[in-house]
Amino acid sequence: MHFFHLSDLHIGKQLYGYSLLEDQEWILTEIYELIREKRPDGVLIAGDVYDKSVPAAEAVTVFDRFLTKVSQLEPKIPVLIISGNHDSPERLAFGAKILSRQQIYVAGTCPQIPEDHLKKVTFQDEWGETEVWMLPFVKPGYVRKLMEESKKETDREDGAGEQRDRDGETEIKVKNGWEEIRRDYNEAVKFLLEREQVDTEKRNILISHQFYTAGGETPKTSDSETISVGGLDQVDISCLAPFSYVALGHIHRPQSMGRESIRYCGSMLKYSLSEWEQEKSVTEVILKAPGQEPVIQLHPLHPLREICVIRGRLEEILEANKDSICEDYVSIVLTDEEELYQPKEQLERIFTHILEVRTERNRKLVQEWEDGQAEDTQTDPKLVFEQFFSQIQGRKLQEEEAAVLEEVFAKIREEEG
Ligand SMILES: [Mn+2]
Repeated sequence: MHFFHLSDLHIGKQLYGYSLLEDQEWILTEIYELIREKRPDGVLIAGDVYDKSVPAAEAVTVFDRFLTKVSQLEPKIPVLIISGNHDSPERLAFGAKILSRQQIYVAGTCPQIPEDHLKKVTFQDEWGETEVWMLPFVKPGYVRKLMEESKKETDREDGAGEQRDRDGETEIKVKNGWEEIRRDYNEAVKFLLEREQVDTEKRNILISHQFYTAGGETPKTSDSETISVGGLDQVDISCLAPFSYVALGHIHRPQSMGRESIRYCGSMLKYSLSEWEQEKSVTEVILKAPGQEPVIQLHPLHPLREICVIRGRLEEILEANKDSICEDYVSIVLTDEEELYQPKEQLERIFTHILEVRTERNRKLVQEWEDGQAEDTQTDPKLVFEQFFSQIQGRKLQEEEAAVLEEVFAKIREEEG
């Protein structure tokens, strides 16, 4: 089984007010070209297809174009998609039955009734079957009813209802506040996986979109994920044991959790400044004979515009970039000590996509300046202007300028009588 693992497309996302649609279409084209070249047996998309649960029409069009192109490849390459926390489970699953005839499989909602099970797609190769299980993003609330029903069912079957109720009582006492919810996420995922008959004689792959931890070790996050405060959404990887490879989404930095074959492939683009030094990629996985470790290869992606942080003095930055227009998304950190005249306007002539302009001054100098200011209040207006001028221009008034200033002040004094 040879497949591509993608996640966190976040189509429709904006960055500091800039629409990223053009960048997303660009990168999806690069991904499509890779699919066309490498011809994997399947493409797995581990959630957060869209950035919003009600995506903009343009965002839907961009994803539609990508899917249509992939589905036109011959021989067909199945695409398996689960919902992430940013997607609407129901909206994502629209037309899923019809799409499955084109080998586009979408798992939007979690099982609701005892007869419902996780979607599963079976692949065949020289080493036998590989089953790919699709677990949509789970919140404890999505499966609470099903969990209660199944508990009642087991109680009836083994006639141990009374005993269980007594045990349940102590359990309820332990379950309070944060601890209860934390356990609920873990238990909801565990519950959904354990009720499936996973045949570990075969190779099994899971697609999932949760915040997985490995014995308390948490993944390295960025600023663009929506993670619940206090780690309430944590799920321990111990429930992932039956799977030869776990294709994860949710965390935007590519990394493995616990073992190499439990992987976050990361987002397809940098979605926050905190990611500017990360390299985004497509994860290609080859699973050979059962029991063998997967072979994982990362293909770096080449965005239309980079995200970068530029630090330095205004003059240096303008000088270094004066020969061309820069379309990258930039955060500019100015280290000039003196006040600058309209720095953003000057930078905008060269940089077309400025995310922010910050100044980072030497705190000691700023303090000295502020202290000096306090003493100088209520002084001679000419002195105040001279100070203002030298802060803005970085030099003292020249003799000629001082003379002009003197003239102006004289005129004002005259008019004021
Ligand atoms: Mn995400």
